[in-house]
Amino acid sequence: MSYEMNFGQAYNEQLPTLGESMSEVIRFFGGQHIYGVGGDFAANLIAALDADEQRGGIKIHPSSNEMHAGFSACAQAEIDGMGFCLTTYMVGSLPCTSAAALAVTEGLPVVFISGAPAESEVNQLAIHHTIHPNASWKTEYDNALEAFSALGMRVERLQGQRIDGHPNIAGQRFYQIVSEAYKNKQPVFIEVPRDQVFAKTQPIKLPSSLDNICCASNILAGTELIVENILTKLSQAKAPMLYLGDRLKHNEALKSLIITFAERFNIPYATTWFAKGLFDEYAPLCLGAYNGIFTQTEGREYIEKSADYVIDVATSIFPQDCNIAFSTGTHKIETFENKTLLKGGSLLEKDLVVIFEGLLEKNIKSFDFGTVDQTKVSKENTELSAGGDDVDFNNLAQTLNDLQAQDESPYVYLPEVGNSYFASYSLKVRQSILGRSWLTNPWYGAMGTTLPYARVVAQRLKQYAEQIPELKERAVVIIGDGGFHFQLNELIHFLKDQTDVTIIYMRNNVFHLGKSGDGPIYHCNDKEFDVHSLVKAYQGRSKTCTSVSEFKDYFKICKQQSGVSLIEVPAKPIEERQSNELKLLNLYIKSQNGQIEAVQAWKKLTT
Ligand SMILES: Cc1ncc(C[n+]2csc(CCOP(=O)(O)OP(=O)(O)O)c2C)c(N)n1
Repeated sequence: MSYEMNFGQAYNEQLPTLGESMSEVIRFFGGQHIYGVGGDFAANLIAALDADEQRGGIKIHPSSNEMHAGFSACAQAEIDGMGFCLTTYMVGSLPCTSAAALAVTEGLPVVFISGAPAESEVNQLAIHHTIHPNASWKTEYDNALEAFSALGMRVERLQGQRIDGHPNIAGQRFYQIVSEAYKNKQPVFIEVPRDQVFAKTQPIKLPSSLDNICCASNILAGTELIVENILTKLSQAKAPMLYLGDRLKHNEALKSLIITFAERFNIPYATTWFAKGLFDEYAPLCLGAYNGIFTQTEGREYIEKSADYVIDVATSIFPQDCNIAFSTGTHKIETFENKTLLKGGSLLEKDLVVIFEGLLEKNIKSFDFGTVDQTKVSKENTELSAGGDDVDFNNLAQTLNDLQAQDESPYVYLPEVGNSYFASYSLKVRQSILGRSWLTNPWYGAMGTTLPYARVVAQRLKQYAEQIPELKERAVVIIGDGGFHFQLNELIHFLKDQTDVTIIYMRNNVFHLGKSGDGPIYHCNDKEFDVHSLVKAYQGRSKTCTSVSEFKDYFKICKQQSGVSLIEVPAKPIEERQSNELKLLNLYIKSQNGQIEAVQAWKKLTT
């Protein structure tokens, strides 16, 4: 029995293929790009998506390998709101598990799409790319589904018509799983049997807009009482502040409601470390990213000495060590008494949206905040950064801050895990057109993500610059040599995409962060390695810069150059050349270990 006999000829004739339906759903969720690597099980999917590209739709970008495709999709989710990754069966999808774990942890809606054997192939014989020791007595097809499922993700293999004439619901299932990712800000994994891509599926009628996806309204009661409670506390406060967390990162509407609220009543705001880069740190009310003793901004003084009421919004429900000053007991907001916690438990933070909408309707006095002196850095910072004119981790952030202060065009910083990551917390960021000017995976902390992330940032900046020629924003990667060597095959895509990036290559010839011994495992580089020849192969330009002034001059030149520009900084893996954050962390660890001098120095800093 065909559909025709079941629902009639008119219905039958308007049926799309699954591939068409998937393209439509991907575009509905804002997916203009997919990062991936091909393979035989993905060939039909690629053909279907390529057809969409030819109609001016989705663009497929090849990555250097699947893990990088996954990481680029994560970056895409960070800046576009949704990420899409396409791979072949098992050999292609399994390398994405690290990116998927990152997406689970960082709360990123990434759709991992994998080709799969045809339904007609299953149960006939063992299929290549499956995990199949030669002593197996049965075939296994679901290992990738199980692997992603073990990460706590929603996984599904789409299925075709079970019986002739019965409805094929694959298109609808695809929509439902992708919308789960969108609503919950979590990745999903979908396998698509290759014989289903061109099979007809039931047509779907998409909602009029993303706002109209069902079940996304606030179901938490008591908003009015919460608003009243905040109003009472505000009326008793002299120096209130907002403390903003990273759950805001996908919610532009809520971000702008909060900023409107802050500006209307002159209430200053700080972010957690993990929410760094979401707001313009040059804005008069912005106190920067706060993390107890590790905070370098002038805003810290207001938070620790003046603030008498904190509205804590969208921060983590479970305390995370790095975000609460590594449990040093110096994070004043963590233990602040007069605080309202608005964690945001509803889908798409609708509960927070109604609270801020409610607050904006009320009559609140405007507070007398004055302004933070945005030019000063804290005393400890200056003291701890002192170390001569050589550029190194101890003064890198300050050097970049000097450059950014003089340059109206934002730098979009991409710090790699390692010393670069810690040093980057002292960067003061402008607001980028991308809505993010500091982008990494701060909690999961996977090394090897920065170039796949920077690729996406550079692509988007190029797209924007095509529409707004005066836009001069720049992707700036800060990376150790170990981290660079993890992923430098991704450089080919900057050449192919004709995009621009400045890479600050902090060369110390070791995996320094976390190094505990001198074993060969820490030696990630060779003294003879010539990074300039490598950059040249990618048609890029580079220079070794030793002094701060040389660095500043060349950084400005890089900004004018297209393609890959790299600044090699000879970094010394010694204590004096560490960033303030790491010096403090090391001091804390030593004092915890009972070293007398460290105990005294830590006491002096914290009392
Ligand atoms: C995928 C992954 N592997 C290992 C680590 C552990 N790790 C964190 S930092 C680091 C060393 C970084 O060395 P490098 O990139 O040279 O930068 P440096 O700290 O020397 O500046 C390592 C191995 C990690 N975070 N992620």
